[in-house]
Amino acid sequence: MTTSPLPNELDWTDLAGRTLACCLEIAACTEEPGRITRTFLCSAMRGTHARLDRWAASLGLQTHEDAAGNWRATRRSGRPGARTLVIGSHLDSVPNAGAYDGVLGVVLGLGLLEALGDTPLPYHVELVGFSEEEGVRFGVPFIGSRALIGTAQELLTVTDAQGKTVAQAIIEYGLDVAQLAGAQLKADVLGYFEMHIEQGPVLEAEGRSLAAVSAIAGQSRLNLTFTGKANHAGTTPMSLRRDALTGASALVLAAENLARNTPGLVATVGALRPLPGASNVIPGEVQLTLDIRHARDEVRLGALDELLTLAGQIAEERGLSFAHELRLEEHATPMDPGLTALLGEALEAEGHVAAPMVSGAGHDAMLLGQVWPASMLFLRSPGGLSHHPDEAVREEDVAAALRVGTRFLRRLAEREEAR
Ligand code: HGY
Ligand code: MN
Ligand code: MN
Repeated sequence: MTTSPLPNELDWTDLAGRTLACCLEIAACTEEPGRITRTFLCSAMRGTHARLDRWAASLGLQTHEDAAGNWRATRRSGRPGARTLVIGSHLDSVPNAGAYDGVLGVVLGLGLLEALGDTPLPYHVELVGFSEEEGVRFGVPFIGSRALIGTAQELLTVTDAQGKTVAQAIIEYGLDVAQLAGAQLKADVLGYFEMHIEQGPVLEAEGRSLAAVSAIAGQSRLNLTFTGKANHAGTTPMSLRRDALTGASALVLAAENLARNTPGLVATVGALRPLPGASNVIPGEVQLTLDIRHARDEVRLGALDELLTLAGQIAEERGLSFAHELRLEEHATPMDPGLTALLGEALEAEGHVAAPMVSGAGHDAMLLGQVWPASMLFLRSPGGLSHHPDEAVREEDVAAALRVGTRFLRRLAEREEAR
Protein backbone atom coordinates (compact mmCIF):
# COMPACT_ATOMS: atom_id res chain seq x y z
CA MET A 1 0.00 0.00 0.00
CA THR A 2 3.00 2.28 0.39
CA THR A 3 3.33 2.67 -3.34
CA SER A 4 -0.38 2.44 -4.23
CA PRO A 5 -1.70 5.92 -5.07
CA LEU A 6 -3.28 7.98 -2.35
CA PRO A 7 -6.93 8.88 -2.77
CA ASN A 8 -6.61 11.74 -5.27
CA GLU A 9 -10.21 12.80 -4.70
CA LEU A 10 -8.98 13.99 -1.32
CA ASP A 11 -8.13 17.68 -1.45
CA TRP A 12 -4.84 17.57 0.48
CA THR A 13 -4.35 21.33 0.27
CA ASP A 14 -7.80 21.92 1.73
CA LEU A 15 -7.06 19.44 4.54
CA ALA A 16 -3.73 21.18 5.18
CA GLY A 17 -5.48 24.55 5.24
CA ARG A 18 -8.01 23.30 7.79
CA THR A 19 -5.17 21.84 9.85
CA LEU A 20 -3.43 25.23 9.98
CA ALA A 21 -6.70 27.03 10.67
CA CYS A 22 -7.36 24.73 13.62
CA CYS A 23 -3.86 25.46 15.00
CA LEU A 24 -4.55 29.19 14.73
CA GLU A 25 -7.91 28.84 16.51
CA ILE A 26 -6.12 26.97 19.31
CA ALA A 27 -3.49 29.74 19.37
CA ALA A 28 -6.30 32.02 20.55
CA CYS A 29 -6.63 29.79 23.63
CA THR A 30 -4.07 31.50 25.85
CA GLU A 31 -3.72 32.45 29.49
CA GLU A 32 -1.98 35.71 28.49
CA PRO A 33 -4.07 37.93 26.19
CA GLY A 34 -1.99 39.27 23.31
CA ARG A 35 0.47 36.39 23.25
CA ILE A 36 0.34 32.57 23.20
CA THR A 37 1.00 31.03 26.61
CA ARG A 38 -0.71 27.79 27.66
CA THR A 39 0.75 26.05 30.70
CA PHE A 40 -0.24 22.88 32.52
CA LEU A 41 -4.00 22.76 33.33
CA CYS A 42 -4.51 26.48 32.72
CA SER A 43 -8.09 27.49 31.87
CA ALA A 44 -7.07 27.99 28.21
CA MET A 45 -6.75 24.21 27.91
CA ARG A 46 -10.55 23.90 28.04
CA GLY A 47 -11.01 25.86 24.81
CA THR A 48 -8.16 23.90 23.27
CA HIS A 49 -9.85 20.59 24.05
CA ALA A 50 -13.22 21.90 22.88
CA ARG A 51 -11.78 22.81 19.48
CA LEU A 52 -10.17 19.38 19.10
CA ASP A 53 -13.42 17.74 20.23
CA ARG A 54 -15.29 19.43 17.37
CA TRP A 55 -12.99 17.94 14.72
CA ALA A 56 -12.94 14.57 16.50
CA ALA A 57 -16.74 14.52 16.70
CA SER A 58 -16.98 15.11 12.93
CA LEU A 59 -14.93 11.92 12.54
CA GLY A 60 -17.05 9.94 14.98
CA LEU A 61 -14.19 9.60 17.48
CA GLN A 62 -14.78 9.08 21.20
CA THR A 63 -12.83 11.66 23.23
CA HIS A 64 -12.10 12.11 26.92
CA GLU A 65 -9.74 13.99 29.23
CA ASP A 66 -7.69 11.80 31.55
CA ALA A 67 -6.75 12.62 35.15
CA ALA A 68 -3.50 14.28 34.00
CA GLY A 69 -5.46 16.59 31.70
CA ASN A 70 -4.37 14.78 28.52
CA TRP A 71 -6.85 15.06 25.66
CA ARG A 72 -7.54 11.57 24.29
CA ALA A 73 -9.39 10.43 21.16
CA THR A 74 -9.83 6.80 20.10
CA ARG A 75 -10.47 5.21 16.71
CA ARG A 76 -11.39 1.53 17.25
CA SER A 77 -10.38 -1.27 14.90
CA GLY A 78 -12.77 -4.08 14.05
CA ARG A 79 -9.93 -6.60 14.21
CA PRO A 80 -10.08 -8.99 17.19
CA GLY A 81 -7.02 -8.59 19.40
CA ALA A 82 -5.95 -5.44 17.57
CA ARG A 83 -2.95 -3.57 18.97
CA THR A 84 -2.87 0.21 19.36
CA LEU A 85 -0.93 2.91 17.56
CA VAL A 86 -0.50 6.06 19.66
CA ILE A 87 -0.28 9.34 17.73
CA GLY A 88 0.34 12.48 19.73
CA SER A 89 2.13 15.61 20.76
CA HIS A 90 1.67 18.31 23.40
CA LEU A 91 -0.88 21.11 23.78
CA ASP A 92 0.96 23.25 26.30
CA SER A 93 3.41 25.95 25.25
CA VAL A 94 6.31 28.06 26.43
CA PRO A 95 5.52 31.69 27.30
CA ASN A 96 4.95 33.90 24.21
CA ALA A 97 5.06 30.83 21.99
CA GLY A 98 4.29 30.16 18.38
CA ALA A 99 1.13 28.44 17.18
CA TYR A 100 2.57 25.12 16.04
CA ASP A 101 5.02 23.63 18.58
CA GLY A 102 3.14 20.55 19.81
CA VAL A 103 -0.34 21.54 18.70
CA LEU A 104 0.40 20.85 15.02
CA GLY A 105 1.20 17.21 15.80
CA VAL A 106 -2.14 16.66 17.49
CA VAL A 107 -4.16 18.39 14.77
CA LEU A 108 -2.21 16.53 12.06
CA GLY A 109 -3.30 13.34 13.85
CA LEU A 110 -6.92 14.37 13.32
CA GLY A 111 -6.08 15.22 9.71
CA LEU A 112 -4.65 11.73 9.15
CA LEU A 113 -7.77 10.12 10.60
CA GLU A 114 -9.90 12.30 8.32
CA ALA A 115 -7.75 11.33 5.32
CA LEU A 116 -8.21 7.63 6.20
CA GLY A 117 -11.98 8.10 6.21
CA ASP A 118 -13.61 4.76 7.01
CA THR A 119 -10.66 2.71 5.76
CA PRO A 120 -10.60 -0.25 8.16
CA LEU A 121 -7.31 -0.50 10.07
CA PRO A 122 -6.00 -3.66 11.80
CA TYR A 123 -5.03 -1.53 14.80
CA HIS A 124 -6.72 0.94 17.12
CA VAL A 125 -5.50 4.53 17.05
CA GLU A 126 -5.18 6.48 20.32
CA LEU A 127 -4.66 10.19 19.56
CA VAL A 128 -3.24 12.11 22.54
CA GLY A 129 -2.86 15.84 23.17
CA PHE A 130 -0.46 15.87 26.11
CA SER A 131 -1.29 18.34 28.88
CA GLU A 132 2.28 19.31 29.68
CA GLU A 133 5.61 18.82 27.88
CA GLU A 134 7.49 22.10 28.24
CA GLY A 135 7.96 22.11 32.02
CA VAL A 136 7.06 25.80 32.34
CA ARG A 137 4.69 25.79 35.32
CA PHE A 138 6.35 23.20 37.56
CA GLY A 139 9.90 23.22 36.23
CA VAL A 140 9.59 19.53 35.36
CA PRO A 141 8.50 18.65 31.82
CA PHE A 142 6.57 15.71 30.32
CA ILE A 143 3.89 15.47 33.05
CA GLY A 144 1.30 14.41 30.43
CA SER A 145 3.37 11.73 28.70
CA ARG A 146 4.65 10.48 32.06
CA ALA A 147 1.03 9.95 33.12
CA LEU A 148 0.45 7.93 29.95
CA ILE A 149 3.39 5.60 30.73
CA GLY A 150 2.54 5.47 34.44
CA THR A 151 5.45 7.43 35.97
CA ALA A 152 3.73 10.69 36.94
CA GLN A 153 2.91 9.74 40.54
CA GLU A 154 6.28 10.92 41.82
CA LEU A 155 5.59 14.42 40.44
CA LEU A 156 2.42 15.01 42.50
CA THR A 157 4.24 16.89 45.27
CA VAL A 158 6.32 19.14 42.97
CA THR A 159 5.33 22.78 43.51
CA ASP A 160 4.96 25.76 41.18
CA ALA A 161 6.02 29.37 41.87
CA GLN A 162 2.89 29.88 43.98
CA GLY A 163 3.71 26.83 46.10
CA LYS A 164 0.85 24.83 44.61
CA THR A 165 1.52 21.10 44.01
CA VAL A 166 0.81 19.17 40.83
CA ALA A 167 -1.87 17.28 42.79
CA GLN A 168 -3.56 20.55 43.81
CA ALA A 169 -3.41 21.80 40.21
CA ILE A 170 -5.15 18.62 39.04
CA ILE A 171 -7.85 18.96 41.70
CA GLU A 172 -8.37 22.69 41.07
CA TYR A 173 -8.75 22.03 37.34
CA GLY A 174 -11.61 19.69 38.27
CA LEU A 175 -9.92 16.33 37.70
CA ASP A 176 -9.71 13.39 40.09
CA VAL A 177 -6.08 13.00 41.11
CA ALA A 178 -6.94 9.59 42.58
CA GLN A 179 -7.54 8.47 38.98
CA LEU A 180 -4.03 9.46 37.84
CA ALA A 181 -2.95 5.84 37.61
CA GLY A 182 -5.95 5.32 35.31
CA ALA A 183 -4.35 7.66 32.76
CA GLN A 184 -1.71 5.02 32.08
CA LEU A 185 -2.22 3.43 28.68
CA LYS A 186 -2.38 -0.29 29.31
CA ALA A 187 -3.25 -1.34 25.77
CA ASP A 188 -1.02 -3.56 23.66
CA VAL A 189 0.79 -0.69 21.93
CA LEU A 190 2.50 -1.35 18.59
CA GLY A 191 4.18 2.04 18.58
CA TYR A 192 4.08 5.81 18.95
CA PHE A 193 4.13 8.34 16.09
CA GLU A 194 4.71 12.06 16.64
CA MET A 195 4.66 14.75 13.96
CA HIS A 196 6.34 18.00 14.97
CA ILE A 197 7.98 21.09 13.53
CA GLU A 198 11.76 20.73 13.46
CA GLN A 199 12.21 23.93 15.46
CA GLY A 200 15.63 24.40 13.88
CA PRO A 201 17.33 25.47 10.59
CA VAL A 202 18.37 22.12 9.09
CA LEU A 203 15.44 21.23 6.79
CA GLU A 204 15.19 24.78 5.45
CA ALA A 205 18.94 24.84 4.78
CA GLU A 206 18.66 21.51 2.92
CA GLY A 207 15.55 22.60 1.02
CA ARG A 208 13.56 19.71 2.49
CA SER A 209 9.90 19.71 3.60
CA LEU A 210 10.08 16.73 5.91
CA ALA A 211 12.44 14.32 7.63
CA ALA A 212 12.16 11.26 9.82
CA VAL A 213 13.96 11.54 13.16
CA SER A 214 16.74 9.06 13.98
CA ALA A 215 17.21 10.02 17.64
CA ILE A 216 16.33 12.73 20.16
CA ALA A 217 19.23 14.40 21.94
CA GLY A 218 19.55 13.76 25.67
CA GLN A 219 19.12 16.74 27.93
CA SER A 220 19.94 17.89 31.45
CA ARG A 221 18.09 20.82 33.01
CA LEU A 222 19.33 22.29 36.30
CA ASN A 223 18.65 25.14 38.71
CA LEU A 224 21.91 26.80 39.84
CA THR A 225 22.40 29.25 42.71
CA PHE A 226 25.40 31.50 43.43
CA THR A 227 25.32 33.18 46.85
CA GLY A 228 27.54 36.11 47.87
CA LYS A 229 26.67 39.13 49.96
CA ALA A 230 24.29 41.93 49.13
CA ASN A 231 25.74 45.34 49.91
CA HIS A 232 25.58 49.02 49.01
CA ALA A 233 26.47 49.67 45.34
CA GLY A 234 27.98 53.05 46.16
CA THR A 235 30.02 52.49 49.29
CA THR A 236 31.42 48.98 48.79
CA PRO A 237 34.88 48.98 47.17
CA MET A 238 35.26 46.49 44.29
CA SER A 239 37.95 44.61 46.25
CA LEU A 240 35.52 43.91 49.12
CA ARG A 241 32.60 42.65 47.09
CA ARG A 242 31.10 39.16 46.98
CA ASP A 243 28.99 39.81 43.90
CA ALA A 244 26.87 36.76 43.01
CA LEU A 245 25.96 38.12 39.57
CA THR A 246 29.49 38.61 38.25
CA GLY A 247 30.30 35.09 39.45
CA ALA A 248 27.24 33.65 37.70
CA SER A 249 28.14 35.64 34.58
CA ALA A 250 31.55 33.98 34.46
CA LEU A 251 29.82 30.60 34.40
CA VAL A 252 27.28 31.67 31.76
CA LEU A 253 30.07 32.68 29.37
CA ALA A 254 32.04 29.52 30.19
CA ALA A 255 29.01 27.39 29.28
CA GLU A 256 28.67 29.21 25.97
CA ASN A 257 32.39 28.82 25.28
CA LEU A 258 32.37 25.08 26.08
CA ALA A 259 29.38 24.48 23.80
CA ARG A 260 30.90 26.52 20.99
CA ASN A 261 34.00 24.33 21.18
CA THR A 262 32.29 20.95 21.56
CA PRO A 263 30.70 19.69 18.30
CA GLY A 264 27.00 18.93 18.71
CA LEU A 265 26.77 20.35 22.25
CA VAL A 266 24.30 23.12 23.09
CA ALA A 267 24.16 24.92 26.44
CA THR A 268 21.58 27.54 27.38
CA VAL A 269 20.96 29.74 30.40
CA GLY A 270 17.32 30.63 29.77
CA ALA A 271 16.50 32.29 33.07
CA LEU A 272 18.65 34.31 35.47
CA ARG A 273 17.33 36.16 38.51
CA PRO A 274 19.64 38.45 40.57
CA LEU A 275 18.40 39.17 44.09
CA PRO A 276 17.33 41.48 45.58
CA GLY A 277 17.22 42.96 42.05
CA ALA A 278 17.67 46.64 42.85
CA SER A 279 20.03 48.80 40.77
CA ASN A 280 21.86 50.14 43.83
CA VAL A 281 22.37 46.81 45.60
CA ILE A 282 25.16 44.35 44.82
CA PRO A 283 23.38 41.06 44.01
CA GLY A 284 23.74 38.78 47.03
CA GLU A 285 22.17 35.82 45.26
CA VAL A 286 21.63 34.72 41.67
CA GLN A 287 19.32 31.88 40.60
CA LEU A 288 19.78 30.66 37.05
CA THR A 289 18.83 27.69 34.88
CA LEU A 290 21.15 25.57 32.77
CA ASP A 291 19.95 23.43 29.83
CA ILE A 292 22.57 21.14 28.24
CA ARG A 293 21.94 18.78 25.31
CA HIS A 294 23.81 16.39 23.04
CA ALA A 295 22.96 13.35 20.90
CA ARG A 296 25.50 11.30 22.89
CA ASP A 297 24.94 11.01 26.66
CA GLU A 298 28.64 10.67 27.51
CA VAL A 299 29.43 14.04 25.86
CA ARG A 300 26.51 15.78 27.57
CA LEU A 301 27.35 14.34 31.00
CA GLY A 302 31.05 15.12 30.59
CA ALA A 303 30.28 18.73 29.73
CA LEU A 304 27.91 19.03 32.68
CA ASP A 305 30.53 17.65 35.02
CA GLU A 306 33.08 20.13 33.68
CA LEU A 307 30.75 23.11 34.17
CA LEU A 308 29.72 22.14 37.69
CA THR A 309 33.39 21.76 38.66
CA LEU A 310 34.14 25.17 37.13
CA ALA A 311 31.20 26.74 38.97
CA GLY A 312 32.70 25.53 42.26
CA GLN A 313 36.08 27.03 41.34
CA ILE A 314 34.49 30.36 40.35
CA ALA A 315 32.61 30.45 43.66
CA GLU A 316 35.76 29.72 45.65
CA GLU A 317 37.83 32.38 43.86
CA ARG A 318 35.13 35.01 44.43
CA GLY A 319 34.14 34.17 48.00
CA LEU A 320 30.74 32.84 46.91
CA SER A 321 28.90 29.62 47.57
CA PHE A 322 27.41 27.51 44.78
CA ALA A 323 24.58 25.00 44.76
CA HIS A 324 22.78 23.12 42.01
CA GLU A 325 19.60 21.08 41.68
CA LEU A 326 19.02 18.64 38.82
CA ARG A 327 15.45 19.18 37.53
CA LEU A 328 15.53 16.88 34.52
CA GLU A 329 17.77 14.21 33.10
CA GLU A 330 16.58 12.56 29.87
CA HIS A 331 18.87 10.17 28.05
CA ALA A 332 19.31 10.43 24.29
CA THR A 333 16.44 8.40 22.81
CA PRO A 334 16.90 6.48 19.55
CA MET A 335 13.73 6.20 17.45
CA ASP A 336 12.60 2.67 16.54
CA PRO A 337 14.51 1.51 13.44
CA GLY A 338 11.56 -0.54 12.14
CA LEU A 339 9.02 2.27 12.33
CA THR A 340 11.56 4.77 11.02
CA ALA A 341 12.24 2.52 8.03
CA LEU A 342 8.50 2.40 7.24
CA LEU A 343 8.38 6.18 7.57
CA GLY A 344 11.35 6.36 5.19
CA GLU A 345 9.46 4.23 2.66
CA ALA A 346 6.44 6.55 2.95
CA LEU A 347 8.69 9.58 2.49
CA GLU A 348 10.35 8.09 -0.61
CA ALA A 349 6.98 7.04 -2.06
CA GLU A 350 6.09 10.73 -1.91
CA GLY A 351 9.34 11.82 -3.54
CA HIS A 352 11.10 13.01 -0.38
CA VAL A 353 14.63 12.16 0.77
CA ALA A 354 14.41 9.57 3.54
CA ALA A 355 17.63 10.62 5.33
CA PRO A 356 16.69 10.84 9.02
CA MET A 357 18.03 13.56 11.34
CA VAL A 358 18.74 14.03 15.07
CA SER A 359 16.35 16.17 17.09
CA GLY A 360 17.98 18.80 19.30
CA ALA A 361 14.58 19.55 20.83
CA GLY A 362 13.03 17.25 23.40
CA HIS A 363 9.68 15.63 22.64
CA ASP A 364 7.08 13.40 24.25
CA ALA A 365 8.53 10.66 22.05
CA MET A 366 11.48 10.57 24.51
CA LEU A 367 9.14 9.30 27.20
CA LEU A 368 6.96 7.00 25.11
CA GLY A 369 10.11 5.71 23.43
CA GLN A 370 11.19 4.35 26.83
CA VAL A 371 8.21 1.97 26.79
CA TRP A 372 7.15 1.48 23.18
CA PRO A 373 8.74 1.75 19.71
CA ALA A 374 8.63 5.46 18.79
CA SER A 375 8.94 7.38 15.53
CA MET A 376 8.85 11.04 14.58
CA LEU A 377 8.26 13.06 11.44
CA PHE A 378 9.63 16.61 11.28
CA LEU A 379 8.21 19.45 9.21
CA ARG A 380 10.42 22.32 8.03
CA SER A 381 10.62 25.37 10.31
CA PRO A 382 10.81 28.53 8.16
CA GLY A 383 13.60 30.71 9.53
CA GLY A 384 14.52 27.84 11.86
CA LEU A 385 12.45 29.68 14.45
CA SER A 386 10.54 28.21 17.39
CA HIS A 387 9.60 29.05 20.98
CA HIS A 388 8.85 32.44 19.41
CA PRO A 389 5.61 34.08 18.20
CA ASP A 390 6.93 34.17 14.61
CA GLU A 391 7.18 30.35 14.54
CA ALA A 392 5.66 29.18 11.25
CA VAL A 393 5.02 26.18 9.03
CA ARG A 394 4.31 26.04 5.29
CA GLU A 395 0.94 24.80 4.05
CA GLU A 396 2.61 22.70 1.38
CA ASP A 397 4.72 21.00 4.06
CA VAL A 398 1.59 20.28 6.09
CA ALA A 399 -0.04 18.75 3.00
CA ALA A 400 3.13 16.69 2.43
CA ALA A 401 3.07 15.50 6.05
CA LEU A 402 -0.57 14.46 5.69
CA ARG A 403 0.25 12.46 2.57
CA VAL A 404 3.35 10.83 4.05
CA GLY A 405 1.57 10.16 7.34
CA THR A 406 -1.32 8.51 5.53
CA ARG A 407 1.07 6.27 3.62
CA PHE A 408 2.87 5.47 6.90
CA LEU A 409 -0.38 4.41 8.61
CA ARG A 410 -1.32 2.30 5.60
CA ARG A 411 2.13 0.67 5.56
CA LEU A 412 1.75 -0.05 9.27
CA ALA A 413 -1.62 -1.66 8.49
CA GLU A 414 0.05 -3.96 5.96
CA ARG A 415 2.66 -4.94 8.53
CA GLU A 416 0.03 -5.61 11.21
CA GLU A 417 -2.07 -7.71 8.85
CA ALA A 418 1.01 -9.78 7.96
CA ARG A 419 1.79 -10.45 11.69
O1 HGY B 1 12.67 22.27 25.17
C1 HGY B 1 12.43 21.41 24.34
O2 HGY B 1 13.30 20.74 23.86
C2 HGY B 1 11.00 21.17 23.88
O3 HGY B 1 10.62 22.21 23.02
N1 HGY B 1 10.13 21.07 25.00
MN1 MN C 1 8.69 23.34 22.81
MN1 MN D 1 7.34 20.61 21.25
